[in-house]
Amino acid sequence: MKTKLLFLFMFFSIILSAQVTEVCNDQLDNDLDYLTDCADPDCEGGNCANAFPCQSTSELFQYFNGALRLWDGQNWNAIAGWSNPSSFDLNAMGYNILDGYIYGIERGNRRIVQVTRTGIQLYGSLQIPEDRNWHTGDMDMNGNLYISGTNETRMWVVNIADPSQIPVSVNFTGVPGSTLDCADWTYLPATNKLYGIRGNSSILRVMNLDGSHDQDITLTNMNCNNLTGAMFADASGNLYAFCNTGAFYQLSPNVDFTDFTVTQIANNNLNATGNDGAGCPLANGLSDECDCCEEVLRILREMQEGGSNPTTPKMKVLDKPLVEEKTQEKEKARLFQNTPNPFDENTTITYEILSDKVESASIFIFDMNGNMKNNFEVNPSTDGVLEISASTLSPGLYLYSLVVDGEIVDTKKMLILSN
Ligand SMILES: [Ca+2]
Ligand SMILES: [Ca+2]
Ligand SMILES: [Ca+2]
Repeated sequence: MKTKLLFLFMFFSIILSAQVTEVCNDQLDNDLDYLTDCADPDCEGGNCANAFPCQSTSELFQYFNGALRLWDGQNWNAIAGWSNPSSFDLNAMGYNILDGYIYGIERGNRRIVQVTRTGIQLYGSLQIPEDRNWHTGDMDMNGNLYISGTNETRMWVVNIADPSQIPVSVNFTGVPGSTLDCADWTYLPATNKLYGIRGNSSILRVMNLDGSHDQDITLTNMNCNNLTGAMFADASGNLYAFCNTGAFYQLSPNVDFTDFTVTQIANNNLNATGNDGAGCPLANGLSDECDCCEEVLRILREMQEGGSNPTTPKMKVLDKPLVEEKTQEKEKARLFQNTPNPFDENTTITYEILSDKVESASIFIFDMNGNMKNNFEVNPSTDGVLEISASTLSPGLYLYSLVVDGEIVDTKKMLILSN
């Protein structure tokens, strides 16, 4: 009876969640995935032909020598480009997850511009009394554009929903006598902080949104001998940086974001006279595919083999390798993407048990270093939902795996946002 009731609950909750769709033009995030209106690729009922919906893989919008280009985040090929007939000197730009457009400020004056698929247009006027040499900017998840310029000790916060408001001026605190001096900001959802590379390319400056200094991180293997003018981030916590001389880098974080490993991805040897970047900060990392689970697979394999770590649970030892090509045998269980994702309060992980011969089932939660953070035994004879509270884990990216009778059924990623 209990099983039946649970099943009925599951049935209704799946039906209910299937009914929630994103409405494109109501300024609400109807399906609670943090992407609002035209930023949400699933939205229905509005005209988003001019917008840039947040893709499941990362994309870089780069303003470069007077034109806008779009790079795909898989092969780093230029996949689209827009000329700039109105000759806006766009800079300090960021992607807005509240509407799917890019916003920036003209270098050297106070014009706020909006970038759409058909071009760049005037959006508003920055309500401050003087022109400044803007070249550093990105947007957070609440529609705020953070901008600063050359030799500044403060930045300004523009609420893009109402550009007629006077921007909040934020003083840079924490490093006496130092200027902000980064060529672009990048907002990272996993930490709720801004990141920028300082002129000499070896220092990654980390800023809190209130202007206070968080930390400076020394980067190794970053050989940009010019400014790093274009940056953006993805939901997995990776930063991407385009040097003004054309070298392109990925900066991958360690588990607590205190260090980043630099990898050069490409070099097109193009010299930029104006270079700024933007991208959807929730791209990547949220897809069904899990491409970063090697460490977790290793830990699970160790657990399967009995493991030397006394805290690892005992698992059934199989006489076949854990990691293998998917076979044609019948699926035993299925794991779904948690919703909402990312989250800052609670999230729900849904799973289905498809075989009546399953003896044990667990959901494991790992950090990105493969440390097991939680282990939930679940009922092996019924479908179910597991609710996770963000308060039980630190903000950041995690992996969760469904293990049935000692076999990993699937592993997915979830992101806990910092409040
Ligand atoms: Ca909506
Ligand atoms: Ca949405
Ligand atoms: Ca930017």
